[in-house]
Amino acid sequence: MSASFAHSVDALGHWRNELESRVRELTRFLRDHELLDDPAADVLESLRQRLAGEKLVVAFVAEFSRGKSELINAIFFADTGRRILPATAGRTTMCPVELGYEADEPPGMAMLPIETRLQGHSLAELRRQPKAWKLTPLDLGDTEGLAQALLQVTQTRQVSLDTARDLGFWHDDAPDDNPPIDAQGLVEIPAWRHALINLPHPLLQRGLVVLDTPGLNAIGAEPELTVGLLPGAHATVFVLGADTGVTKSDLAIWRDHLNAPGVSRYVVLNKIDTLADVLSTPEETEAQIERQCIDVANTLQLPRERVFPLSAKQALTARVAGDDAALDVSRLPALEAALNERLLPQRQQMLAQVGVQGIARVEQQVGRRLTDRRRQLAEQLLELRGLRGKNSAKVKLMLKRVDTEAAEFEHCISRLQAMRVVHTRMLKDALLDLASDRLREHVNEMQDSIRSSLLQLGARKAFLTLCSQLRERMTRAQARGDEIHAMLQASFETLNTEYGFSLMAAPKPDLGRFVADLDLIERNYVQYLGLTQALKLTQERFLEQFRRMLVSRLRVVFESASGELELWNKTASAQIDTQLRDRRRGFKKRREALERIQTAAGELESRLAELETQDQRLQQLQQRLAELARGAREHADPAQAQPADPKESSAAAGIDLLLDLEPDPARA
Ligand SMILES: Nc1nc2c(ncn2[C@@H]2O[C@H](COP(=O)(O)OP(=O)(O)OP(=O)(O)O)[C@@H](O)[C@H]2O)c(=O)[nH]1
Ligand SMILES: [Mg+2]
Repeated sequence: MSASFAHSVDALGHWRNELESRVRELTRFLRDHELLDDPAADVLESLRQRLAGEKLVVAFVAEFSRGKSELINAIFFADTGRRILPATAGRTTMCPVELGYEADEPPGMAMLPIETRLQGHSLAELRRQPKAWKLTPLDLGDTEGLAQALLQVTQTRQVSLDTARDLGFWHDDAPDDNPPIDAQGLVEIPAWRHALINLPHPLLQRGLVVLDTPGLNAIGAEPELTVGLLPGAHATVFVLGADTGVTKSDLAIWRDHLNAPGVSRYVVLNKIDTLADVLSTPEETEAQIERQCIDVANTLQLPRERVFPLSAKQALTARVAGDDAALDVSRLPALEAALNERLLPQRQQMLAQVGVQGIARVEQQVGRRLTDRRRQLAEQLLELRGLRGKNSAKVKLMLKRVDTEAAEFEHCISRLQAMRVVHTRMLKDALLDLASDRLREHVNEMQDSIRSSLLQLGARKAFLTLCSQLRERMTRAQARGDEIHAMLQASFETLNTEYGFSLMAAPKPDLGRFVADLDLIERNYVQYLGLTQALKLTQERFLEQFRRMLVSRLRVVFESASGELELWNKTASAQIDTQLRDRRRGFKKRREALERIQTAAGELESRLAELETQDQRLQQLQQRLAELARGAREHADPAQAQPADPKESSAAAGIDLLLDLEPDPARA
């Protein structure tokens, strides 16, 4: 399996695991040294969860019997030595099959009965209700048992016309798509609505999610697949058969389900082995394959390089036999190379950016705190060194000075309270724009206007209006975030000069990512609101599904944006509390030291030595923090490994200088 897609997904997974363990190491270091405040812990934890829970969803979509399941077997499951997903002539996979791995669930297969469609709950809602599913335990070591259990995805049932209609498999207005009626007046429908397979397979453990879908009719009948699962995929593989060419129904699937520019699309011309025959030379067969690829590219309006001719069946056989030459003949490696080159680096880059930003944020915040503590120590050292050889009157004077300074410092409290009141109000306003009840109101408005529009022709318009309203909300929240940033920056500057704080507002909160998420949702869904699909919205059930799906997607975006904004603000306020505490502690310590010096003669030198040791320790912490953070950032993205804030390191250097300016005679 040289440089197979499987191997590259594995490599991406390793990279992520390594980054995650570095984040954990950094967290542990901070916690051990009592440097981990709540916001830093939140940033690191959400980063860690993101790295651990990151999924890469690849969906296989096509008309029935084009070889989707066979292709999945060849790419992902050849190492089991057999065919794992059922692949046979005629309709095979009857419901969407999602293969993935969640470590906190036992390995197994969960099947959702088709009747659940009648209750109107969306798939996303049902995922949170284990009781709705039928569970079969699975054992990855027992490949025979595994393949046997997976046969359930092929199960069907005979039902009356009315039931079929209720379940969405019979449409009086689209007779061509309806299933045949048997002698008893019954029709065959899938027994299951969805299959979730949880397997500790190495690739699935690394966050890959493979979505195998059933052929055309079932795609159309399951709105959730079209409005939920497919738009959520990071890549889709569209499979055609070299034996059939591009048929009318293939084209319909392409047009209705794969026309979204947001996802990476790969087109496979499968079953090229069927083109070889004893009467043609290999050159003739090759020319025939090439002609077909050009035809496919023209029909689908894609560059020729995006069409991958191959034989899934040959590839599976070759891999099971460990025959590399035969694998090359199957041409599967070319598709895998394309997935490797395009899909994986994109994912890695995105995660790297999130990682670098999160780590830099924490490093900056904690670094600042350490610098601040060292600055206070340096001041104390200066003060105490000045006492060498002085009499007790001088010490008394200094005690007084500490008391005055401490009392003056306490004046900042009323200032801080005033700022906090303004801050809380501003944040509340900003979060209001992102609240989910507002979101729901907007979506309900859209649903109402779709219902009332003639023949649903207004559906697209209502949806686009909704999207622009939501974008506006997001932009407004961003503007309010910017205002908060400006207010804090101005207040911090005053507090720093007047009260000796070293407060610093982190870079502005950035909600741009969420606007981009909204854009993507808009692009992915708008294709379902063209004329043919919009007709489906006349069915209340479809419209309701659409609404639920949309709300759950949008909620994720808005909740994440709101979380991000809140965390940003929490970070800003937390540094005030931390610095306030540190400063108060500093005054107290200074006072205690002076008192001790006043009573005992040797105290001064031992106190000086103590402070120096403390400073050395802080210096070591600074170094270790920089090392850990640099290591993690370098691993995430070697190009972005500079220190989080060059000003921080120069501030630290400034303290070293300050201490050195006053040479210590005891040390000399
Ligand atoms: N000759 C040949 N047959 C193939 C190839 N790939 C798949 N097949 C066969 O085509 C039939 C259909 O394959 P499946 O993988 O079940 O097709 P599918 O697209 O998953 O079909 P549904 O599950 O019904 O939607 C099976 O008999 C496969 O063995 C191939 O590359 N060459
Ligand atoms: Mg199949």
